[in-house]
Amino acid sequence: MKVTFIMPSVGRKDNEPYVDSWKMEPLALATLAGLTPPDIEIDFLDDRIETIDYNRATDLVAINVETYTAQRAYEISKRYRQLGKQVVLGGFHPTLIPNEAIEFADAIVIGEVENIWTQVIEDSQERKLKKYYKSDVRPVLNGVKPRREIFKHKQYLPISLVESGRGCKFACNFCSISSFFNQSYIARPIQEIVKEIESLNKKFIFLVDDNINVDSKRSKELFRALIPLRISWASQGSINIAEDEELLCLMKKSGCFGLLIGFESLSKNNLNQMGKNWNGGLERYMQALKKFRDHGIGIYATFVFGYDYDDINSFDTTLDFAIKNKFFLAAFNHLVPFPGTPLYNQLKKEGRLLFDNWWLDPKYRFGDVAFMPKQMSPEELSRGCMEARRKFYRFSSILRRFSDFKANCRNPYNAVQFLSLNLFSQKEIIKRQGLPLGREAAVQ
Ligand code: B12
Ligand code: SF4
Repeated sequence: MKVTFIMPSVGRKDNEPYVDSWKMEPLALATLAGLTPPDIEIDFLDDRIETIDYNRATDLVAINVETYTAQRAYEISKRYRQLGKQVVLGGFHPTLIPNEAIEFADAIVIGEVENIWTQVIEDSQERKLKKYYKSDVRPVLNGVKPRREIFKHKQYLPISLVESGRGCKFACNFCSISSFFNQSYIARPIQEIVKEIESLNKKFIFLVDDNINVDSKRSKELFRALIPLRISWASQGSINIAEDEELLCLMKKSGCFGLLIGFESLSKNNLNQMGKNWNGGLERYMQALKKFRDHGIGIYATFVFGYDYDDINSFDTTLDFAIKNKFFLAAFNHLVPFPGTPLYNQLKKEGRLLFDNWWLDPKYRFGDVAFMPKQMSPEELSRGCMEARRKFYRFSSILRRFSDFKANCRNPYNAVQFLSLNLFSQKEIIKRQGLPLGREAAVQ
């Protein structure tokens, strides 16, 4: 038997290859490959970097589906099913909206796959796939071994993705993570993570955890264990990390060069509305930023616009804050109602969704706003975010943020890292904007 794993693209513009943007190794599919019994042949196709050859022999096609890639995933699934191949879909989107996803596949896996993948394979071998597979309990993450050899001969960004834990205990109302994992968290044994990183022989590691500090006792143990590896790592976390001096010291010692933190908004009313009042607001941000800077950790700050207390002035105020505080990187995103989140249900109830299901709508483009904001038009919201990105990544801002001798420009190595990532991000700004979702590749 042969299983083909597929990473779909978001979509593409007519007669153009897929945008050359943020192509990282898809860890979920390497993880799935690692769970596949060794006597099963495996194949892997990345729709973002190669043409899918539907004639290549296969028995089961397993596709990773996120909301932005759903349309493309469904198209790929349709082609394979027309050829009589069995298709199973899994990942965030099918989990959050299973009744839609099953319309486009033979089977879907709801939630994490570790406890059920061998069952899916066995049922597929007998051509007796059930429609839905769901484990009643969260898996124990011992013995997880992603098979990264599937990435061979494909060109990805030079950073390796490693998972240390999954989930987050918070409940921000826009966040798919919180809906997917139901505010729970599981982690891998630390020695297994260390072994995996050693085996990679790579300098740059992205720990893909949704929140690297859910359990600070464990995080400290992990960071202690990472120190001898002498790697450079980045991850995602919440602002409360800054209040634990020991944690900050260990992060730095273990090679943390950057942390993505969701500041989201400067407005306390907005933070309340999104269920993130624990973030605190401006005063706490300033205290935390001083701590991060003192420990030489660069901050990738993310902001979201479009909650009810935002108006067209919110962009400049936030941009000003981001530049003054010399963030290493920053994202200025408009609010996206992902299906299956409390935000989506609320906007639907209030009659504020502009599409029934924007992710499948032929008129929807990447960067479009899919709901009606309270104090501006959808176009003003989309434009405001784009302008903020442009201003944050223009040369005068890059230079101003570069002059942070405690974090961004602490040593020549950091300085090069800062400049290259900022110049890279400057180019990235418009790449995916306006991209139609889905569509068969016309040109590669
Ligand atoms: C790393 C990462 C990225 C990387 C790229 C990853 C890549 N390979 O290209 C970067 C930074 C570039 C990125 C970009 C974006 N990302 Co991202 N990303 C992640 C992150 C943090 C980790 C992914 C990962 O490797 N996880 C580890 C693996 C092992 O776990 P997993 O994916 O959950 O898979 C498990 C199950 O879902 C299941 N499973 C997964 N796939 C399949 C397939 C089959 C067939 C089966 C049976 C099971 C199965 O099995 C796995 C093991 O149990 C996730 C959050 C998360 N926790 O996953 C967000 C996440 C996937 N990203 C998200 C988003 C929104 C984006 C962006 C749109 C952000 C933006 N505004 O630009 C972009 C564009 C994405 C795109 N497809 O082009 C959302 C998706 C939400 C949704 N409803 O779809 C997530 C969930 C983050 C969030 N906070 O909500 N991302
Ligand atoms: S803290 Fe981050 S990962 Fe956790 S629920 Fe909020 S947005 Fe999602």
